[in-house]
Amino acid sequence: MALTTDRLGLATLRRLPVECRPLLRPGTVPTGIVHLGLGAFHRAHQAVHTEAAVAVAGGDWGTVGVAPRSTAVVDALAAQDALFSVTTLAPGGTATRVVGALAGVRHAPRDPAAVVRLLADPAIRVVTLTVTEKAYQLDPVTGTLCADADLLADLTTDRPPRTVPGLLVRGLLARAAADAGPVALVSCDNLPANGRRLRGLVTQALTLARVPDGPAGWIARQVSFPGTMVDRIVPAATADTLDTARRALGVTDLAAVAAEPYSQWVVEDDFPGGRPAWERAGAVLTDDAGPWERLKLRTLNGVHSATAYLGALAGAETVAEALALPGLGDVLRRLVAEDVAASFTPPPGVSVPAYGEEVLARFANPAIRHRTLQIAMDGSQKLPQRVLHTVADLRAAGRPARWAALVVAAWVRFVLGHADDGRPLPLDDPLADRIRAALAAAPGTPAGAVDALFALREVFPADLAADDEVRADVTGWLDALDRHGVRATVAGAA
Ligand code: CS2
Repeated sequence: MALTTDRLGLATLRRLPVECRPLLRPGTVPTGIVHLGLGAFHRAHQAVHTEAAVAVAGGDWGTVGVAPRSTAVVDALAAQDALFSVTTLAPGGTATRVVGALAGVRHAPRDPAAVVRLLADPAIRVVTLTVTEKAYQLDPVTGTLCADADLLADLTTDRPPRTVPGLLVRGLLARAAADAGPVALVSCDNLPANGRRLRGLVTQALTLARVPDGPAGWIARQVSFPGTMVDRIVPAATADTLDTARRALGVTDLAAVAAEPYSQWVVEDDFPGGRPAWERAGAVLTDDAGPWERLKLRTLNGVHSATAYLGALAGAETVAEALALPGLGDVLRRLVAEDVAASFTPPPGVSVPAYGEEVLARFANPAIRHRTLQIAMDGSQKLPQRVLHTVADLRAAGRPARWAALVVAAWVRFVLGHADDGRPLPLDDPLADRIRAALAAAPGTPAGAVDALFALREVFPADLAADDEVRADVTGWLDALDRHGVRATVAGAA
């Protein structure tokens, strides 16, 4: 355990090299934002943009960070006066800087009532979320709320809320009761139409909770749900991340994160209670984030998932290692150029293949060690918007979806649980039990596995599952992967 004098915090700020110091001093900016989800992505993305926006343009936009689950990050930040560092990993070298965006932190499981009070505080006018896809408890295909027992209890009893939707709904009801003014709820997760999905979540949850018209109407009038596209590669922090931060800062930072240099944020400008001047800090404010979000989910995240599943099967530990597999780059380029680019209309002036090249260059950054298994997790929640929307839109236009079918086949082989060399692969997915049960009941053939998984309606919509051409393409690729392994399959494919 480090001595407190050796730890990042207000008391040690003066010891930091000048170039590492925060743009804002925590405690000096009044709070206007609550953020749910204190994971690495928030710390390296919205926190950095918000700190820069307030440093340039001012405003009462300090952020209180709420951890819905993890204790470790909240304890680390609490011991550091909510300070943490971000190390930027460029291929040519690293740079570390402390970020002063957070005005404080809370742990929702320890004090849910405090979080509900915060959400009802008139000073809070923006609530941002990075809680990962599964925390929304929405069917990935339809966006229907699939409330588990915990969420149902949050919505129908008085017990302190334990789930993210439960916290939000209780907070909004308390806000309505206090008539505490308008607020924007901003999903910064990689969900399709994330603003609309979050609005749908809140509306469905209010119905389940049998909320009377009065407060429900207040929420409908006073709460906006701007959509966003968020983008920065931020792998989970490792011992190396902490070592690098310590070397740069001269003190220990147990909440350090490391990220690529690139960062993009596209936000729909619908903030009834105001917002930080994010456009002064690199964000794009727009009427419609949809085209940007489709571009990013289908290209970057689609190619990421493709690389993760194929790479993990071939024994590659990181994305950069996977990209070194002979032929994989060509396969991914054809996926982007032939399938992704033909599936939707990109934002004006954007070439999808050129964007894809940029993405591949970012993935190849040797300074980033992004584990394939990290990206591979929660596939049932990710596959629809990353890959299956591409397939569905191509098929609706009467086109084949050959390369996207390879990604689906790679996911099927991944969830079957063994790498090409026979080593077991972990299945970390909220639908893991359903997936395992479906596969256990199926004949042990590629067609059997595809049939079993295509029957999961939370992942494959009925019309896609009934498409014989898609099924044949996925089965054909799965058969090739089964017989020859990833290396031989991709080496000759493109
Ligand atoms: C990744 C994303 O873990 C994953 O599934 O694809 O976290 C990705 O790194 C970010 O969306 C990049 O913006």
